[in-house]
Amino acid sequence: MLRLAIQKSGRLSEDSLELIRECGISFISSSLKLKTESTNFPLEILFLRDDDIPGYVADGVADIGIVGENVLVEEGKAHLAVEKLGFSKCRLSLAVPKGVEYTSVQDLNGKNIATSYPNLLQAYLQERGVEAQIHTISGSVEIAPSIGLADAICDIVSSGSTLISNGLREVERVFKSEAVLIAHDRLSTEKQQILEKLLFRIHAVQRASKAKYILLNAPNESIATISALLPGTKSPSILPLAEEGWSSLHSVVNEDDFWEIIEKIKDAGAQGILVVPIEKMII
Ligand code: PRT
Ligand code: ZN
Repeated sequence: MLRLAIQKSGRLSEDSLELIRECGISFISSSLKLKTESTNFPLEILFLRDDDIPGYVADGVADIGIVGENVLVEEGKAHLAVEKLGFSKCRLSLAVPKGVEYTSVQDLNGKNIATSYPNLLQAYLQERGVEAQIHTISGSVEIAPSIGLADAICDIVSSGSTLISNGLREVERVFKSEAVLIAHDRLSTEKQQILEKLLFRIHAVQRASKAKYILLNAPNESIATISALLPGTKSPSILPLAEEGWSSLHSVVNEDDFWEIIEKIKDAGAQGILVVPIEKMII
Protein backbone atom coordinates (compact mmCIF):
# COMPACT_ATOMS: atom_id res chain seq x y z
CA MET A 1 0.00 0.00 0.00
CA LEU A 2 1.32 3.43 -1.02
CA ARG A 3 0.25 6.59 0.84
CA LEU A 4 -0.32 9.68 -1.30
CA ALA A 5 -0.74 13.13 0.29
CA ILE A 6 -2.70 15.73 -1.66
CA GLN A 7 -4.08 19.17 -0.79
CA LYS A 8 -7.36 18.93 1.10
CA SER A 9 -8.94 22.02 -0.32
CA GLY A 10 -7.35 24.59 -2.57
CA ARG A 11 -5.97 25.23 -6.02
CA LEU A 12 -4.22 21.85 -6.32
CA SER A 13 -7.01 19.63 -5.01
CA GLU A 14 -9.26 19.16 -8.01
CA ASP A 15 -6.49 18.56 -10.58
CA SER A 16 -4.68 16.17 -8.22
CA LEU A 17 -7.82 14.04 -7.80
CA GLU A 18 -8.54 14.25 -11.52
CA LEU A 19 -5.06 12.91 -12.35
CA ILE A 20 -5.56 9.95 -10.01
CA ARG A 21 -8.96 9.22 -11.58
CA GLU A 22 -7.50 9.44 -15.09
CA CYS A 23 -4.97 6.81 -14.02
CA GLY A 24 -7.96 4.49 -13.54
CA ILE A 25 -7.70 4.60 -9.75
CA SER A 26 -11.12 4.66 -8.07
CA PHE A 27 -11.87 5.85 -4.57
CA ILE A 28 -14.76 7.17 -2.57
CA SER A 29 -14.16 10.88 -2.09
CA SER A 30 -15.69 13.01 0.60
CA SER A 31 -14.65 16.56 1.38
CA LEU A 32 -15.07 15.80 5.09
CA LYS A 33 -12.66 12.87 5.18
CA LEU A 34 -8.98 13.06 6.09
CA LYS A 35 -8.12 9.88 4.24
CA THR A 36 -9.55 7.43 1.78
CA GLU A 37 -8.45 4.15 0.23
CA SER A 38 -8.65 3.15 -3.41
CA THR A 39 -10.99 0.31 -4.27
CA ASN A 40 -8.87 -0.97 -7.20
CA PHE A 41 -5.22 0.08 -6.62
CA PRO A 42 -2.95 -0.24 -3.54
CA LEU A 43 -3.18 3.48 -2.77
CA GLU A 44 -4.33 5.41 0.27
CA ILE A 45 -4.95 9.16 -0.07
CA LEU A 46 -4.34 11.63 2.77
CA PHE A 47 -5.89 15.09 2.52
CA LEU A 48 -3.60 17.76 4.03
CA ARG A 49 -2.69 21.46 3.84
CA ASP A 50 -0.26 21.95 0.96
CA ASP A 51 2.46 23.43 3.20
CA ASP A 52 2.54 20.24 5.30
CA ILE A 53 2.95 17.86 2.34
CA PRO A 54 6.75 18.15 1.74
CA GLY A 55 7.46 17.59 5.45
CA TYR A 56 5.17 14.56 5.72
CA VAL A 57 6.78 12.99 2.63
CA ALA A 58 10.32 13.78 3.84
CA ASP A 59 9.52 12.08 7.19
CA GLY A 60 7.87 9.09 5.51
CA VAL A 61 4.44 9.71 7.09
CA ALA A 62 3.23 9.85 3.49
CA ASP A 63 5.17 7.98 0.78
CA ILE A 64 4.38 10.35 -2.08
CA GLY A 65 2.63 13.69 -2.49
CA ILE A 66 1.48 16.35 -4.92
CA VAL A 67 2.52 19.92 -4.18
CA GLY A 68 3.49 23.18 -5.92
CA GLU A 69 7.22 23.50 -6.67
CA ASN A 70 7.10 26.92 -5.02
CA VAL A 71 6.24 25.33 -1.64
CA LEU A 72 8.66 22.43 -2.17
CA VAL A 73 11.68 24.60 -2.98
CA GLU A 74 10.80 27.20 -0.33
CA GLU A 75 10.89 24.42 2.28
CA GLY A 76 14.29 23.24 1.00
CA LYS A 77 12.98 19.86 -0.18
CA ALA A 78 13.55 20.06 -3.94
CA HIS A 79 15.39 16.69 -3.83
CA LEU A 80 12.06 14.91 -3.25
CA ALA A 81 10.69 15.87 -6.70
CA VAL A 82 10.01 12.96 -9.06
CA GLU A 83 7.90 14.31 -11.88
CA LYS A 84 6.43 17.60 -13.08
CA LEU A 85 2.68 17.28 -13.52
CA GLY A 86 1.85 20.19 -15.81
CA PHE A 87 -1.00 21.77 -13.83
CA SER A 88 -1.28 24.66 -11.31
CA LYS A 89 1.25 26.62 -13.35
CA CYS A 90 2.17 29.97 -11.81
CA ARG A 91 5.18 32.15 -11.06
CA LEU A 92 6.64 33.86 -8.03
CA SER A 93 7.18 37.49 -9.01
CA LEU A 94 8.40 40.76 -7.60
CA ALA A 95 5.96 43.66 -7.99
CA VAL A 96 6.11 47.37 -7.15
CA PRO A 97 3.38 50.05 -6.96
CA LYS A 98 2.38 51.14 -10.46
CA GLY A 99 3.63 54.73 -10.17
CA VAL A 100 7.08 53.85 -8.80
CA GLU A 101 10.01 54.11 -11.18
CA TYR A 102 11.79 50.80 -11.68
CA THR A 103 14.67 49.97 -13.99
CA SER A 104 16.34 46.87 -12.53
CA VAL A 105 16.41 44.58 -9.52
CA GLN A 106 19.22 46.80 -8.12
CA ASP A 107 16.51 49.40 -7.40
CA LEU A 108 15.38 47.12 -4.56
CA ASN A 109 18.59 47.66 -2.58
CA GLY A 110 17.68 48.83 0.92
CA LYS A 111 13.94 48.41 0.29
CA ASN A 112 11.32 46.50 2.33
CA ILE A 113 9.79 43.54 0.52
CA ALA A 114 6.80 41.56 1.82
CA THR A 115 6.47 37.89 0.88
CA SER A 116 5.37 34.43 2.00
CA TYR A 117 8.45 32.99 0.25
CA PRO A 118 11.47 34.43 2.12
CA ASN A 119 13.90 31.66 1.13
CA LEU A 120 13.20 31.78 -2.61
CA LEU A 121 13.32 35.57 -2.53
CA GLN A 122 16.52 35.70 -0.47
CA ALA A 123 18.29 33.31 -2.87
CA TYR A 124 17.17 35.39 -5.87
CA LEU A 125 18.33 38.69 -4.36
CA GLN A 126 21.60 37.27 -3.08
CA GLU A 127 22.50 35.89 -6.51
CA ARG A 128 22.10 39.42 -7.87
CA GLY A 129 23.92 41.15 -5.00
CA VAL A 130 20.82 42.97 -3.77
CA GLU A 131 20.37 43.63 -0.05
CA ALA A 132 16.78 44.22 1.02
CA GLN A 133 14.71 43.73 4.18
CA ILE A 134 12.40 40.79 3.76
CA HIS A 135 9.14 40.81 5.75
CA THR A 136 7.60 37.38 5.94
CA ILE A 137 3.80 37.47 6.04
CA SER A 138 1.50 34.53 5.52
CA GLY A 139 -1.34 36.04 3.51
CA SER A 140 -2.73 39.12 1.71
CA VAL A 141 0.78 40.04 0.60
CA GLU A 142 -0.61 42.21 -2.19
CA ILE A 143 -1.97 44.84 0.22
CA ALA A 144 1.41 45.37 1.99
CA PRO A 145 2.52 48.41 -0.10
CA SER A 146 -0.82 50.21 0.22
CA ILE A 147 -0.81 49.95 4.04
CA GLY A 148 2.80 51.12 4.22
CA LEU A 149 4.26 47.78 5.28
CA ALA A 150 6.54 47.34 2.28
CA ASP A 151 7.93 49.04 -0.85
CA ALA A 152 7.53 45.93 -2.96
CA ILE A 153 6.07 42.45 -2.77
CA CYS A 154 7.09 39.00 -3.95
CA ASP A 155 4.05 36.79 -4.47
CA ILE A 156 2.50 34.07 -6.62
CA VAL A 157 1.04 35.35 -9.89
CA SER A 158 -1.13 33.46 -12.31
CA SER A 159 -3.38 35.70 -14.45
CA GLY A 160 -1.89 38.90 -12.98
CA SER A 161 -5.30 40.36 -12.11
CA THR A 162 -4.66 40.45 -8.33
CA LEU A 163 -1.60 42.66 -8.94
CA ILE A 164 -3.52 44.98 -11.26
CA SER A 165 -6.47 45.37 -8.91
CA ASN A 166 -4.05 46.31 -6.12
CA GLY A 167 -2.25 48.91 -8.22
CA LEU A 168 0.91 46.82 -8.56
CA ARG A 169 3.21 46.12 -11.50
CA GLU A 170 5.09 42.84 -12.03
CA VAL A 171 8.78 43.65 -12.49
CA GLU A 172 10.78 40.41 -12.04
CA ARG A 173 9.99 36.71 -12.32
CA VAL A 174 11.73 35.01 -9.44
CA PHE A 175 10.60 31.40 -9.86
CA LYS A 176 8.44 29.37 -12.24
CA SER A 177 6.25 26.73 -10.67
CA GLU A 178 3.85 23.89 -11.42
CA ALA A 179 2.50 20.92 -9.49
CA VAL A 180 5.04 18.12 -8.90
CA LEU A 181 4.87 14.56 -7.69
CA ILE A 182 7.26 14.06 -4.78
CA ALA A 183 8.39 10.85 -3.10
CA HIS A 184 10.10 9.79 0.13
CA ASP A 185 13.73 9.03 -0.65
CA ARG A 186 13.88 5.57 0.98
CA LEU A 187 10.76 3.71 -0.10
CA SER A 188 10.54 -0.05 0.49
CA THR A 189 10.87 -2.27 -2.59
CA GLU A 190 7.13 -2.98 -2.48
CA LYS A 191 6.26 0.73 -2.36
CA GLN A 192 8.79 1.54 -5.06
CA GLN A 193 7.09 -1.01 -7.33
CA ILE A 194 3.65 0.52 -6.73
CA LEU A 195 5.11 3.98 -7.44
CA GLU A 196 6.52 2.71 -10.73
CA LYS A 197 3.09 1.36 -11.73
CA LEU A 198 1.55 4.71 -10.87
CA LEU A 199 4.22 6.60 -12.84
CA PHE A 200 3.64 4.34 -15.85
CA ARG A 201 -0.05 5.35 -15.77
CA ILE A 202 0.73 9.03 -15.20
CA HIS A 203 3.04 9.03 -18.24
CA ALA A 204 0.31 7.44 -20.39
CA VAL A 205 -2.19 10.10 -19.26
CA GLN A 206 0.30 12.95 -19.80
CA ARG A 207 1.25 11.75 -23.28
CA ALA A 208 -2.40 11.38 -24.26
CA SER A 209 -3.33 14.84 -23.00
CA LYS A 210 -0.94 16.43 -25.49
CA ALA A 211 -1.65 14.13 -28.42
CA LYS A 212 -4.50 13.99 -30.96
CA TYR A 213 -5.41 11.11 -33.22
CA ILE A 214 -5.76 12.28 -36.81
CA LEU A 215 -7.55 10.51 -39.69
CA LEU A 216 -7.63 11.84 -43.24
CA ASN A 217 -8.20 10.85 -46.83
CA ALA A 218 -5.62 11.56 -49.52
CA PRO A 219 -4.97 10.79 -53.16
CA ASN A 220 -2.28 8.10 -53.41
CA GLU A 221 0.21 10.43 -55.09
CA SER A 222 0.14 12.72 -51.97
CA ILE A 223 0.82 9.95 -49.44
CA ALA A 224 4.59 10.44 -49.36
CA THR A 225 4.32 14.22 -48.83
CA ILE A 226 1.63 13.91 -46.17
CA SER A 227 3.42 11.05 -44.34
CA ALA A 228 6.52 13.21 -44.05
CA LEU A 229 4.41 15.93 -42.38
CA LEU A 230 2.85 13.55 -39.81
CA PRO A 231 5.27 12.77 -36.97
CA GLY A 232 3.18 9.98 -35.37
CA THR A 233 4.54 7.39 -32.96
CA LYS A 234 6.09 5.53 -35.92
CA SER A 235 4.96 6.01 -39.54
CA PRO A 236 1.25 6.58 -40.25
CA SER A 237 -1.12 3.64 -40.91
CA ILE A 238 -2.29 3.68 -44.54
CA LEU A 239 -5.51 1.91 -45.61
CA PRO A 240 -6.87 1.83 -49.18
CA LEU A 241 -10.30 3.45 -49.66
CA ALA A 242 -13.07 1.89 -51.76
CA GLU A 243 -12.56 4.75 -54.21
CA GLU A 244 -9.73 3.89 -56.65
CA GLY A 245 -6.54 5.93 -56.18
CA TRP A 246 -7.38 7.14 -52.63
CA SER A 247 -6.18 6.08 -49.16
CA SER A 248 -6.96 6.81 -45.54
CA LEU A 249 -4.03 7.84 -43.30
CA HIS A 250 -4.11 7.54 -39.48
CA SER A 251 -1.54 9.09 -37.18
CA VAL A 252 -0.92 10.99 -33.94
CA VAL A 253 -0.04 14.68 -33.77
CA ASN A 254 1.11 16.85 -30.89
CA GLU A 255 -1.34 19.53 -29.81
CA ASP A 256 1.39 22.20 -29.98
CA ASP A 257 2.14 21.55 -33.67
CA PHE A 258 -1.44 20.78 -34.56
CA TRP A 259 -2.63 23.87 -36.50
CA GLU A 260 0.57 24.19 -38.46
CA ILE A 261 0.40 20.52 -39.53
CA ILE A 262 -3.28 20.71 -40.49
CA GLU A 263 -2.63 23.62 -42.84
CA LYS A 264 0.29 21.89 -44.53
CA ILE A 265 -1.50 18.57 -45.07
CA LYS A 266 -4.55 20.36 -46.48
CA ASP A 267 -2.28 22.12 -48.96
CA ALA A 268 -0.78 18.71 -49.81
CA GLY A 269 -4.25 17.40 -50.82
CA ALA A 270 -5.69 15.89 -47.64
CA GLN A 271 -9.50 15.80 -47.34
CA GLY A 272 -12.07 14.75 -44.73
CA ILE A 273 -9.66 15.40 -41.86
CA LEU A 274 -10.88 14.10 -38.48
CA VAL A 275 -9.10 14.93 -35.23
CA VAL A 276 -10.08 13.03 -32.10
CA PRO A 277 -8.85 13.07 -28.49
CA ILE A 278 -6.78 10.17 -27.16
CA GLU A 279 -7.63 8.83 -23.72
CA LYS A 280 -4.44 6.91 -22.91
CA MET A 281 -1.20 6.50 -24.85
CA ILE A 282 1.30 3.73 -24.20
CA ILE A 283 4.42 3.56 -26.37
O1 PRT B 1 -5.00 25.77 2.68
P1 PRT B 1 -3.69 25.42 2.05
O2 PRT B 1 -2.49 25.86 2.84
O3 PRT B 1 -3.66 23.96 1.66
O4 PRT B 1 -3.67 26.21 0.64
P2 PRT B 1 -3.03 27.61 0.23
O5 PRT B 1 -4.08 28.66 0.39
O6 PRT B 1 -1.70 27.80 0.87
O7 PRT B 1 -2.71 27.35 -1.30
P3 PRT B 1 -3.58 27.59 -2.62
O8 PRT B 1 -4.66 26.57 -2.71
O9 PRT B 1 -3.95 29.02 -2.76
O10 PRT B 1 -2.45 27.30 -3.72
C1 PRT B 1 -1.85 26.05 -3.82
C2 PRT B 1 -0.78 26.10 -4.90
O11 PRT B 1 -1.39 26.45 -6.16
C3 PRT B 1 0.29 27.16 -4.73
O12 PRT B 1 1.31 26.76 -3.84
C4 PRT B 1 0.82 27.32 -6.16
O13 PRT B 1 1.76 26.30 -6.44
C5 PRT B 1 -0.42 27.06 -7.02
N1 PRT B 1 -1.03 28.28 -7.60
C6 PRT B 1 -1.34 28.42 -8.92
C7 PRT B 1 -1.37 29.41 -6.97
C8 PRT B 1 -1.94 30.27 -7.94
N2 PRT B 1 -1.91 29.63 -9.14
C9 PRT B 1 -2.42 31.57 -7.54
N3 PRT B 1 -2.90 32.31 -8.40
N4 PRT B 1 -1.30 29.79 -5.67
C10 PRT B 1 -1.77 31.00 -5.31
N5 PRT B 1 -2.31 31.91 -6.17
C11 PRT B 1 -2.80 33.18 -5.58
C12 PRT B 1 -1.68 34.19 -5.29
O14 PRT B 1 -1.15 34.00 -3.99
C13 PRT B 1 -2.38 35.53 -5.43
O15 PRT B 1 -3.05 35.87 -4.23
O16 PRT B 1 -3.68 33.85 -6.44
C14 PRT B 1 -3.42 35.25 -6.48
C15 PRT B 1 -2.86 35.64 -7.82
O17 PRT B 1 -3.64 35.13 -8.86
P4 PRT B 1 -3.88 35.99 -10.20
O18 PRT B 1 -4.55 35.02 -11.13
O19 PRT B 1 -4.75 37.14 -9.85
O20 PRT B 1 -2.53 36.40 -10.72
ZN1 ZN C 1 -0.77 26.61 2.05
